[in-house]
Amino acid sequence: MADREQVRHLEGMAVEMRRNLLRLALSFDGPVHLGGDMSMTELLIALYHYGMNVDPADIRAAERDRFILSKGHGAVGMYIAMALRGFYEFDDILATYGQFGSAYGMHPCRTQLPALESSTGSLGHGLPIAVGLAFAARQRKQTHRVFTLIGDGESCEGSIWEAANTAGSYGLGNLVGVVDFNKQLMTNLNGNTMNLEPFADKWRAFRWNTIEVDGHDMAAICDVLDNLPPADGNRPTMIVAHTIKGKGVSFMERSIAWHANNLNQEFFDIAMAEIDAAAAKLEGAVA
Ligand SMILES: Cc1ncc(C[n+]2csc(CCOP(=O)(O)OP(=O)(O)O)c2C)c(N)n1
Repeated sequence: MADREQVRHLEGMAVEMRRNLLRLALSFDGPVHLGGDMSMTELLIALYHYGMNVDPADIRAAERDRFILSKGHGAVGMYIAMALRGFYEFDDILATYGQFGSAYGMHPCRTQLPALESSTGSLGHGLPIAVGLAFAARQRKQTHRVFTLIGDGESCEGSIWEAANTAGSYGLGNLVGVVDFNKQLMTNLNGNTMNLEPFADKWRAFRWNTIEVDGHDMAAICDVLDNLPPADGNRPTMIVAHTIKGKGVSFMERSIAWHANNLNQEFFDIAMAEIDAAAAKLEGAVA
């Protein structure tokens, strides 16, 4: 069980992750997927710093939990969450992101970064790969879990539902999905294009143990991770995390313009001031 101090520590990590996202977006001369990075910040911090058994000092440990970022365009968010956990140096990411020859591309590459389980970026593939890894682990009688984080827009891909049915049919209790359910796609709101509702019930219909949570409530996310059913059970788990795209920066929240965008100094200063103010409020509430 995460105690108050642990939750506070994780919330502080989430603040640092948002600050680093802004720093990177300011220094990079091109668009960064800030909207979806900000919406999954608490989820990635909770997974990498609390829920998953991973060790930066032993990236191929047989018993490690596996993680695949299925919404691969959120690579920057994953790099930063992993850097805070000790996998990478944030300064390296900042200095080289998106440049020719850099290990840190707009989409994650396993050849460049062996701590990853898979390259991703073409939506709809991460969950199917995670299903394969979970199935293989079962065959080999391994006890680790396989986690994957998918996008709600990504769930428009047919391959997601083929994988959903496969995992439910084979009873892959060692598979844990998380959906960053921010209700936005790249250029529109979900409701205006593909209707995903009733979203959580769709996972239930495919025989997934489905849990809904506020994806920005660190204590609630930890509670869900604490209470995952045993990995040798017969139902995969889907955590439907209700989130806000661009969370934490008022002009980015729910704005289509900030799916991916360039951040200039003026907007950086406003955004950073908002993150700092929220952090100060958090510290005030704890003191
Ligand atoms: C197969 C495929 N089609 C299209 C794209 C382009 N694309 C990148 S992000 C995105 C929207 C994804 O929406 P969602 O999964 O909800 O991500 P989020 O809003 O959390 O960033 C699209 C269509 C892609 N990467 N892969």
